[in-house]
Amino acid sequence: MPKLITVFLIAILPHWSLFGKVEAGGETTLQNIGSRQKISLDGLWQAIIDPLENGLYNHSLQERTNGYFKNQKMESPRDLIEYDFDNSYQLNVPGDWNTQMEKLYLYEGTIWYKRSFKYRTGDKKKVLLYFEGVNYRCKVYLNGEYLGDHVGGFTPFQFDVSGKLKEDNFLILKVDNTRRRDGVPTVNFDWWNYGGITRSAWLVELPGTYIHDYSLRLKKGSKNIIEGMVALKGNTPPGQEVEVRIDELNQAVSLRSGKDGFAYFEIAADISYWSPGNPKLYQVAISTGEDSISDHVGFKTIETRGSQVYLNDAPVFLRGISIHEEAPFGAGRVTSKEQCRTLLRWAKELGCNYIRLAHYPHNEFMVREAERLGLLIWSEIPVYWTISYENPGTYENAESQLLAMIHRDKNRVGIGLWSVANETPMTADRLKFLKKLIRTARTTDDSRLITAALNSQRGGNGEIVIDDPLGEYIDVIGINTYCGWYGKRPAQCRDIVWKNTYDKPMIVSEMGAGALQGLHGGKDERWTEEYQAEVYRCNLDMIKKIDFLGGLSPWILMDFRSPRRNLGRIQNHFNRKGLVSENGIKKEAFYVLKDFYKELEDAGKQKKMEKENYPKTGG
Ligand code: GCB
Repeated sequence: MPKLITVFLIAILPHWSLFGKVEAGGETTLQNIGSRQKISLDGLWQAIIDPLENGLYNHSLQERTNGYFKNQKMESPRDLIEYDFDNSYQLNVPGDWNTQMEKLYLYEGTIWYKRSFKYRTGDKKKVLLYFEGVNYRCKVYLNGEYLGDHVGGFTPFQFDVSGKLKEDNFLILKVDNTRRRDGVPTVNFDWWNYGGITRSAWLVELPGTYIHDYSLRLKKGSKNIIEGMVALKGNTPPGQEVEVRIDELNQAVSLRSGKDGFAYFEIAADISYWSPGNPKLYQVAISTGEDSISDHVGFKTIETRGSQVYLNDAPVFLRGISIHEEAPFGAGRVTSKEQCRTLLRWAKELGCNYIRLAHYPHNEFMVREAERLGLLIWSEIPVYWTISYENPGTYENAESQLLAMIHRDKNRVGIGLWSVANETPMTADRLKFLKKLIRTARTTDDSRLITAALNSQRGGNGEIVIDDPLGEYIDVIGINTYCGWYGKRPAQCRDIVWKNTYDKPMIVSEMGAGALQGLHGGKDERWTEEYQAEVYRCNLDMIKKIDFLGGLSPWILMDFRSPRRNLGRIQNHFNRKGLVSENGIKKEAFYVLKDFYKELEDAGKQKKMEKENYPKTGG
């Protein structure tokens, strides 16, 4: 029988403002969509390609009151209705449109999606329409009524449709993936701008009072106290009973929510910490009145001391790889669990204990599966290259993507690092922008390390000095370096000496070279597997000597599409820096990195056996 501790905590503990912050930033989405009672809206949707946005604007560019969202039909041969969803194209959801129809391969613009569905209005008081991700901007209409819009291609959003559903419904989305100068990302980025309802869509059914959000984590500074929060929404009169159980720890707490719907708790328990070597997750059950939810949650600490990363108080070296959310076998955006598993299996096969999920928040399953497999995660938002740092609207957009990412994944123990930016220019506007973003990330979640991938290292004569002023504000300095590819010959990389003006760990967040799988030749011939392998060997020799190195995540696990990559016989719109081709075939460099990681792991085990506190391996 679990030990039943009854705690009634209504007063707001000071540190809990950290958890309230996301809430204060605006309406947050429902926590843990996977464990809810829901109806899938996946499958075939009708689609109208509308490059001139004729469905929204008339010839004078005024917004129509009877746009495509009304789903009108010709009722008599005299009617003039110049669209018809039911005689249009069909697209799969989840899915990008680019890989579903040849004519949409390079399309950037608006597509209208329509899906009809029946709904049995039962006893559920609350119904939410939940989208896991739509790229990039969309307007949502239910039965001809505008529900709202959303900007940002990689984070979830929802609408309350309680009382709005009928027996026969039609749902229409105007999805627009036009790249914009002030967007996040901006017009220029090195991946495919896959448009569409790229992740699953759901109708979530909830009781009148429901568990909207919760969080559990190790209390700061403590090794055995779990601190937690449960947020109820809906009718929620104060004083609702909430129970939180972790049976495996023999713990259960019974709480009452406060006026604001929040209940807080602390549990002291003998915890087995999550780590790559022990990816321990506990089943947690939360219930209140008619609602209940379960999750698998783990506990860890991560921090830096000088130039060393510590996981659960032990030094750890991060053996990683960068990953785009792109499906193996050239299938476009990831749409299935199996595709995520394939990517993660390759990372495990490489010997990784860490992955960098680039350059935007990946789907929730990817994160959950990675932590289940014992991969520590770097998760980031698409603040990439030259976004409009001077523009307040761009900042708001970036901040809301950051908050949505942290909100969705705050209970994912596998997340070790939040990254706020990738390869950003050293300007005053950018520094101001990123300082503010970093502050927001920290005050929202102080249990992870904050990082950014920089490329602004300068130096000559074989010496590179890390002196980007941003280094002062982040915990871990990510460095993208392409010695032997964008600069220097591979052999020249070996002798480069790195210096750090900050007493902080550096992670080589990117390094690599392009190779067409199956193309062989000399190690000085670009695009051959031999050249790529040589770049890896030389760079690994270089980074081995960096005593402030905390880990690496070379670029990249698998070849991925990018319209910047126009070299016909080699690239065909693929960035070829993958260690695995888009068809799942490993290149020579895969084995070079795998051997290196094996050596590191063995050295770590050896040191452990010798009971030495060897600072650079582990996990
Ligand atoms: C980078 C970027 C990454 C690119 C890569 C490349 O530094 O961060 O998004 O794909 O270089 O291949 O050039």
